[in-house]
Amino acid sequence: MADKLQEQRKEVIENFCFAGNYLKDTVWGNGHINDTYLVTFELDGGQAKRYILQRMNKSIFPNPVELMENIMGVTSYLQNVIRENGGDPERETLNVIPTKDGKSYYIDSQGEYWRAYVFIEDATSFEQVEKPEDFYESAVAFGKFQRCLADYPANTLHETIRGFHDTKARFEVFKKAVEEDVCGRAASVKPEIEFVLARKDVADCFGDLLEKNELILRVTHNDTKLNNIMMDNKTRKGLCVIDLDTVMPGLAMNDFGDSIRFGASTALEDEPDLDKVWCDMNLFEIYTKGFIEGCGGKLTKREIELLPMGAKVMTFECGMRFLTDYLQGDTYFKIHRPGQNLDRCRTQFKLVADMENKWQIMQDIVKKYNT
Ligand code: ADP
Ligand code: GN1
Ligand code: MG
Repeated sequence: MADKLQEQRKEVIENFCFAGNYLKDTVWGNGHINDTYLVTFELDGGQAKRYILQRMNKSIFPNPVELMENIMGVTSYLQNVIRENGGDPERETLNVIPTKDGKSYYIDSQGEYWRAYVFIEDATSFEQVEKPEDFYESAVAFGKFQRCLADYPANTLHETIRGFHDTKARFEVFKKAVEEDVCGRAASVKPEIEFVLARKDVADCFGDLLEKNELILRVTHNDTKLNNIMMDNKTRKGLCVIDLDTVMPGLAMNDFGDSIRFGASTALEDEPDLDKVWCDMNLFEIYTKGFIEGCGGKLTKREIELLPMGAKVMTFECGMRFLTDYLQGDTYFKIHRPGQNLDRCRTQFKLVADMENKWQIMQDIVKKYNT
């Protein structure tokens, strides 16, 4: 099996325009969706040149060709913006390596879709906040990402996952998963199911406001967790926003909120000991400040007012998605041990409950920056 996979990667690697001589490839990163590898080559002078190679998850992204069209569009647009601002387009956004026949993806003999990027050297993606300043810098960078794409032609973007942050629709999918209970797990997670069912208002909130035309759709990232940003090892600033698979029209509050649910948590996403998990208000404030600054005056007063709601909705939605996946037999998010999706769900619900207790504090913090 391992040999077969290695054979498959060999075939794939041979078909991309990588420079130098192949040295090795290893499994890389902690993403829940794609299969990511670090591939190392040796250049003529003897120095190493590294690339990221990814097998795209076809069952989650049903149209990898459209997905790569989005990524080519967004990265080439960002490269121009970065160049105009005197930045380094090789490091500050993803750079797709073409295949030998000039495409942005390769379909292997098994029908799997692959893509490759320049590996961003001297930078780190964190699983947890190490220093509050890092979280601030990540906020500035995610805000700036949205600002840089403010004039991107949103109508050219494909919807890579239909209804990705349609929390209202996801609530219905969840109820169906409970009813079907294909793995017979529902009886053992009654409190978690009740937790979701008691919060239909949270699930409906943004959908209702969108239906009333009260919210602005912007080009957003939609998966703004801390490990989807590379921090420069030298400057400790947010260098490059990665994982662009879900760049689509969306809500600014959701980009804010997804960062909070992951980065302002005091524990890892799958921490089994819930006593260690809460939403740190200092980190919440730091991120609020950085994100609003990064967006550079583009957010409306209403959007800023709704940032705490974004944090609650994204955390609730993510917990509900983990629980749905647990009920359906762990087919969506990669797991490395049994019960991991349930642990992930529980941390999210602990965070939601904590936010509910700290709701006034969150409102007061955001008000301070809503000038
Ligand atoms: P997934 O969709 O599975 O989360 P990502 O695109 O986020 O996949 O990649 C997984 C991890 O690989 C990232 O968290 C990051 O650590 C690393 N990574 C991805 N792209 C690059 C890159 N161009 N340079 C350096 N590291 C990268
Ligand atoms: C997935 O791809 P990754 O690991 O950065 C997921 C996000 C979830 C996140 C939870 C395409 O993100 O929506 O919030 O896991 N991405 C997709 O950690 O479903
Ligand atoms: Mg990722």
